[in-house]
Amino acid sequence: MPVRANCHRHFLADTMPDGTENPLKYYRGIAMRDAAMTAIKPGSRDKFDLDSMDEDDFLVGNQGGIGFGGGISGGFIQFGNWTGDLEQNPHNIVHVLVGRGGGWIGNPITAGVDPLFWLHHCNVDRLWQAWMGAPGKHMVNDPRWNHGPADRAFIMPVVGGNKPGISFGGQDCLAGGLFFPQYDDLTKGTGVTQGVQAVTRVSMGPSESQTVEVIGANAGPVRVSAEPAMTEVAVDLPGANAAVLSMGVTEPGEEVSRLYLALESVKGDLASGMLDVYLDLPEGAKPEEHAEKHVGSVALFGLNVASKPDGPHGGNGLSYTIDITDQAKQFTAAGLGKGLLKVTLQTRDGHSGDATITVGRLSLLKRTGKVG
Ligand SMILES: [Cu+2]
Repeated sequence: MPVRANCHRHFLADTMPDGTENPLKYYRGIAMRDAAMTAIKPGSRDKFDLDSMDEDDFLVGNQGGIGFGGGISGGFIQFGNWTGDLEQNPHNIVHVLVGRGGGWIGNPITAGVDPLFWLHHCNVDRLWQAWMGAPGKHMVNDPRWNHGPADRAFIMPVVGGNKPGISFGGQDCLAGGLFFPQYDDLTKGTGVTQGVQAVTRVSMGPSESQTVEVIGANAGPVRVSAEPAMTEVAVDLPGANAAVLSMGVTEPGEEVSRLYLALESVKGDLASGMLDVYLDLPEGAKPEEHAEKHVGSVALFGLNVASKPDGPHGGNGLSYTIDITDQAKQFTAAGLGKGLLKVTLQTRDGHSGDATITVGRLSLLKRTGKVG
């Protein structure tokens, strides 16, 4: 899905209309900036779309890994372990695609220096608002973020630089708050229509009555460097088979499931990059030659920040879930039937041979609800 930026000339012009230097040209990331400003070109394995808007629940269960939002933190910590659907795609993937090759926006430490960062984040905020305003979506109104951050204040500078600026919290950015933006339109390009319930997915019922169970895990950490790494997830067969049986259910009141592969505590020094995930690759096969076995990729934006031992989360790394419900049926015969799910991980472009990524654990999650 190429996204065209019709304001691109404002970012590419050398000078302002009055002849002064154009501050919006202040970025790093070259040729690809030119390319990105006409169209972001995702590769065949890059998931870049608005599928996250189909998710109905902000958070399901206590585990934190499943849902639109990605867990609750009162500390407003960037990269605080679980990655929400929206954060992963389109948020992280845009950072990675536009910032490829050392661009500022590709590294969370420098991203805010790039003028394009602000457009990107305004758009993510707009997607949030569009999602919250669409019928059938279950937002969690938790005091930890409505009144957060808990340990410090956010400050909005005032024009002219007069201190101390304006302190604000999460609630000030929501409807009725001081910094709530007015949107002309929340339908165009958001994947949801205000006032109209999306029916792209079967409703799994209220978030609080859905459950998330771990029905499989591998033996321990996996290291991925230039070569792909394979690991086996031992699966609880009764749980997995029950999940497969109830995956396509649409009858109201019946049990319905989705399956997710979780990559927990992913750590490394990279600021960005992609990790491709394949299931059930034949022995010795080259992953890139088996597109049909590719089940997803995770954008590792922020890996460096999340892996720092002296960071706010003690270097817990990042965790992701990949919804494999749609692919599950085709690999059940080959993989789940034996109770072992073979997972192959491969790093991609721009990855130097020495850098190593560690995945702390791979697990299989079963989300269950009742058709609402
Ligand atoms: Cu960002």
